[in-house]
Order: sequence, then structure tokens, then C-alpha cells
Amino acid sequence: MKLFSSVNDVKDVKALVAEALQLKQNPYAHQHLGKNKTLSLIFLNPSLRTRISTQKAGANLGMNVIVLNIDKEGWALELRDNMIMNGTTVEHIREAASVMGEYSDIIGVRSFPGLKDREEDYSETIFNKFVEFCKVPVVSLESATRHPLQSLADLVTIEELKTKPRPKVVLSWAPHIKALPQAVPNSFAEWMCKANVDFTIAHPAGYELSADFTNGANITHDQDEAIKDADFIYVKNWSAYEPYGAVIGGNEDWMLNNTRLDAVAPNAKVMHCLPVRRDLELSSEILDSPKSIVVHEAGNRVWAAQAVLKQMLEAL
Ligand code: AN0
Ligand code: CP
Repeated sequence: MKLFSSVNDVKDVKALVAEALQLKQNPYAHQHLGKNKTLSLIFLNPSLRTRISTQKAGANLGMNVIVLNIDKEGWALELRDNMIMNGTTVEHIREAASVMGEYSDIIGVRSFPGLKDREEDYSETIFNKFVEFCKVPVVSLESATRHPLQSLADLVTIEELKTKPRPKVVLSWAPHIKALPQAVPNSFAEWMCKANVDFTIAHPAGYELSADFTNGANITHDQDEAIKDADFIYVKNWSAYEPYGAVIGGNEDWMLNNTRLDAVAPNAKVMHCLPVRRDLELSSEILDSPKSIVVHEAGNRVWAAQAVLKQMLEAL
């Protein structure tokens, strides 16, 4: 694998999930692969899980890992072309990415969307510039429109914990006070549509995701109907795709609580990519109950990242 930016970069999704679960059993069996190889993780935005799990995944494979919070610790980066750099930016992404490619065998990049200009965000200009200029394999650590390492870990978690061959999985929109990206739900939908699951997306009117990511999913505005007898409920907020980045008020009752879960989906396991705002997106009574598998899910981020990095090292 030379690029991991979406599920479309994966030849065999089932095999990658199986590989992640094997690595979980035997994390240090492939340390020779990463010997004298450098993984650079470049963050333009904050991170807890992605940063630590990917760092650990690289170390498990014997790699040297460098983390750069370029938004705070690097020179102020110019991302636009055809600019006279007489403002506050000090270094252009063209030189910065090229130089980081000189020091690295694999690069990971996190770059969130601006949520102002849909065309710009959905053309993935920043992520694609890294890919173009660094000239080494690149892993997305969440780009403007997708979070594939998260979705792979989510699928690994579902495979690991499912109690029937084709579980019912529901992506359920949750309230928030801020405009959040569509990257996590886009990506989750895209991966679930390629997995052996019965997949439904539930959101209030106005939160339709781009059809490019949801082809094959059942989509409804009726949350109770959607989550009925679900095996896995994936809770996540996102802002509107149209008008882009909008937050539509009045949907606070989309936050799940135990009473509603017990009534319609008593056996559901509840997932969230984290970070989660308690009692705004998801009730603390669910998060503190055995129904919640969010910490287990976050733990699986290591094995997802390790499976991807292993396939990249094998192709170097
Ligand atoms: C980000 C998002 O929703 O895309 C990162 C999630 C992994 N979340 C927030 O900004 C709170
Ligand atoms: N889920 C996730 O990607 O978390 P971080 O933003 O903390 O990396």
C-alpha cells in the first residue's frame, strides 16, 4: 500500500481487518520490517488517540517515530499557491512537505476542513499537497472529508464483538454546540457500505451526507425506528453538508439515554470515535455503563494503524 486515504485504497478490506486482529494477538512479530525506517506524524490540528495509537503502532513495528505538531511547533505554513508570502506565513507547504519526505519513509498527516468552502474541503487540497510533494507513502490521520484509520478500527471492533454474522449497525447523529466535520461519518458510512453489516444512517432533516459516501445505506430521519434492535449504535455529530458547515438548532432530543436504549435496542453496544462531550452528544449514564465500548474501540486504533503501516512497510 502506497496511500491510505480512504477505503478505496484498500485491496481487501476483510484481510486488513483480519491482519489488525492478528497483530493484536502478536504485536511485536514484525519488528524487522520497521528497522531503520522513520515514520513522521504531522498534525495541523489537535489529537489524542490518533497521535498516540499511531506512534505506538510504528514503535511496535520497530520504526523510529517523529511527531510534529506543525500548527504549534513548525513555521507558520502557507497552504495556498500563487501567493506573495508577505503576510504571516513563513514557509510554503511545497518546501515543508518535500523536506519532511527527505527525513521519512512514511508520513502521516492530520488536516481538518475549514468548513467554509465546500469545494476546497472536498477536493482535499491540503492532504493532496502533502501526498504530491513529500514523495513517500502517506497515511491519513483524518483529512477534510475522511478518517480512515478510525473507520478501520471501528470495523475491527465490530468484527471482534459481533454476536451474529451480519450485525445491524446504525450511525446515529448526535447534538453538539459546534460545527464539526463530516469526515468521521463520511468515512464510517463508506467502510460500512463495504462490510458485511446491515447498515442504517439516522439524522435529523438537513444533515444529509454527500451521497458519494452513503451509497448502499438505509437513511432515515426516524431515530427510534433506525436503532430498533441494533447491535451497534455509532454516535457522532456532524455539521450540514448543505448549507455547508451549518448547525441546525432544535435537535437536542437526538442525544441517546438509557431509557430510550432499553426500550428499543436493549442489546446495542454504543460506539463513538471520541472525544465526546458528555450529556450533550451522549449521556454519561450510557458512557459509564457496560453498553459503551468507546474505550475498547479507541484501544483498537493501535491495531488498525499497525495493519496499515505493516502493509506500507512491506511495499517500500
Ligand atoms: C473531530 C471531528 O469530529 O472530526 C475529530 C474526531 C476524531 N472532533 C472534534 O473536533 C470534536
Ligand atoms: N478519534 C480520534 O481520532 O481522536 P483524536 O482526535 O484524539 O486523535
